[in-house]
Amino acid sequence: MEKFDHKYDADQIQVLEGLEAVRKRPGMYIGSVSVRGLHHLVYEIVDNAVDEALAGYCKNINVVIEPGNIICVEDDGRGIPVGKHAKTGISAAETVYTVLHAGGKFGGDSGYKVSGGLHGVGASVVNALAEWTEVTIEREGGMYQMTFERGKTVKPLEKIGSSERTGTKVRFLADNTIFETLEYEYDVLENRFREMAFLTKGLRIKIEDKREENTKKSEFCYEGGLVSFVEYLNKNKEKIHTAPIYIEKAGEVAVEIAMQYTTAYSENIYSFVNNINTIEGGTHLEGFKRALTKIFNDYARNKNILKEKDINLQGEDIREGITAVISVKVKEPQFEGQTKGKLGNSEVTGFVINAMNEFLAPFLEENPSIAKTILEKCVSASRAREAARKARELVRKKTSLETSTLPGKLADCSSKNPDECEVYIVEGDSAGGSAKQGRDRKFQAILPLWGKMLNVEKARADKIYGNDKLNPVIVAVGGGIGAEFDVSKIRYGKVIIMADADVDGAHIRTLLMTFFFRYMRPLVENGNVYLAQPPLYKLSKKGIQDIYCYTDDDLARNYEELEKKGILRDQLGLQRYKGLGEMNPEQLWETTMNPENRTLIKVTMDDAIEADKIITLLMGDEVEPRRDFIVDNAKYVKNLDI
Ligand code: 2B7
Repeated sequence: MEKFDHKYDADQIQVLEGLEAVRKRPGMYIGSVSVRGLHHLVYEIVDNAVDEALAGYCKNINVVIEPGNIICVEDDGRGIPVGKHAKTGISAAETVYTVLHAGGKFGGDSGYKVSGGLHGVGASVVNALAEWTEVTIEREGGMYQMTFERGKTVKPLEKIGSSERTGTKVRFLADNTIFETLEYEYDVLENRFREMAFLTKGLRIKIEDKREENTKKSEFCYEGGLVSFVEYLNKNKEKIHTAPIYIEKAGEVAVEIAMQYTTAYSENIYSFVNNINTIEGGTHLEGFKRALTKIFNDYARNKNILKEKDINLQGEDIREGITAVISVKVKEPQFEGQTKGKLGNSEVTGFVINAMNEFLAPFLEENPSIAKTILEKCVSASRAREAARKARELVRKKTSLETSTLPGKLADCSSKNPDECEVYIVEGDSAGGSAKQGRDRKFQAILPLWGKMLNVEKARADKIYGNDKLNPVIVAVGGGIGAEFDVSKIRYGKVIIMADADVDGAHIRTLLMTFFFRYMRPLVENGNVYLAQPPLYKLSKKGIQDIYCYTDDDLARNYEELEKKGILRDQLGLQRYKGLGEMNPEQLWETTMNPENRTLIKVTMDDAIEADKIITLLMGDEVEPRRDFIVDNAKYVKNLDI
């Protein structure tokens, strides 16, 4: 064991072993060592500052990405206590940064210990995974500082000056021997802090990126909290009532809900537990849905909107077009599910139902015209669902009559093992032809699409089942559709959209991704959807192998490299590919389909809020914001490839 300049006892040895464990198995504490895990470090630190805000002592949090990917977080809370900690014999502040799971013991009694990103492990984990950490505390008239390297104390807490103010400042550099990359993504952090500001009414969070000369910065502070959140989510949607409905009830479980209906056909509900996004929902979401269904049905019966002979409206009818955010604060949350993103505490359901009964039921009584507008939409959703059911049955009957249930245009692969199979959805017959000839028929299937594709964002479900453009996709993928979609039944592990690298290609890509996002979401969440990346250019010269370039940067880089080898620009032939159709089958295989050479972009759903925003913008009714957005082209392409 290494020597330290201050003595350590049995407790200290435990401490070191604790942080060593974090360095040995970082994934267990922060999920992964990818760029995602890297961002978790920042969330862990910021979460502690947010806790201080929730306790009522901190109003401002500033985050700076400094040159060299150093993160600096500062708050104006009380400052971490500096006194000696009875059990460890070192300062409380040092204990927080060196003892695994030290959280909670110092937090005063703010009620809820809410911090902890997804994993709730706190500052010591960040410290263990940082090349160095520097913590500065202002408190009780003094300024204190301590520093660490890879979790080990370099300088224990010491007073370095005096100060009038109070607060905590943490700077750290993530350890490049642990993380795959140290490059923070400004947009990712920005989105997370915006979300945190929405969830904590009145808290001001600033973020600044000082890595490049042109610094970027944003500032978030919402006096409206969740109401502002819903207004933000609905910014580009057509609302059917002006103000979001707000529900709040404090107690053993604190419940906060904001909701507003739009003319959209999809439902858009986000749920949070202790400021953590529960992407798989759970008992709080269950309570919300149950109460919503019951309250609207009771109201409709009571007001004779539903007649005696009518059957009840179903939950999904009542949720059509809704945008809602549900945020609960729970003392001891139990997370379950595949990604630990589902709340398990059964008692929470009842608390949410009570809050809804107490606030939503009287709201409808007091606002009959809003209630009526919403219910009219629910009733027509219910009719459309019935029509969709009939359409779906028709599709089922039709497909079961045909002996081969697969679409005629599909050139299927010979393997039946989904894990190795992939289907290319290809725009246009000519590209489809090349793909069919160029593919490896053992594991690659080709489904050509042609003609105008339906925009699912502007159509109700009944128009989608049985649509002649989408139906082949549904049948080929094989997992069903909508609520019945079953990702375990899919016929291909990779569903690859292959379209031209131009505006029309981007359009068809977006239409298909929208369809997958709205009607086969688990396929996207599970990471089965990909975009093929055909080359934009070919460089050729007698005597050297053709070089394919996939981006403009790629082209510039290749020119440079060839120049170093003495081959000049004007000695090279440059072909610009306008479409997939210009490539012969061998070229298409070599550049875009051969797993050895190709680049596939995985469509992921890191940020459902961002994805919904983009889809609404690109596919929805409001023309103005869409135009602005498309003008902002760079961002558009980047985000589509999230
Ligand atoms: C459980 C640990 C993590 N802590 C306190 C008090 C204030 C406080 C903190 C913090 C991150 C970057 C700038 C409580 C809580 C430790 O105990 S952590 N502020 N800010 C922070 O980490 N910001 C505290 C009771 C009385 N006085 C201070």
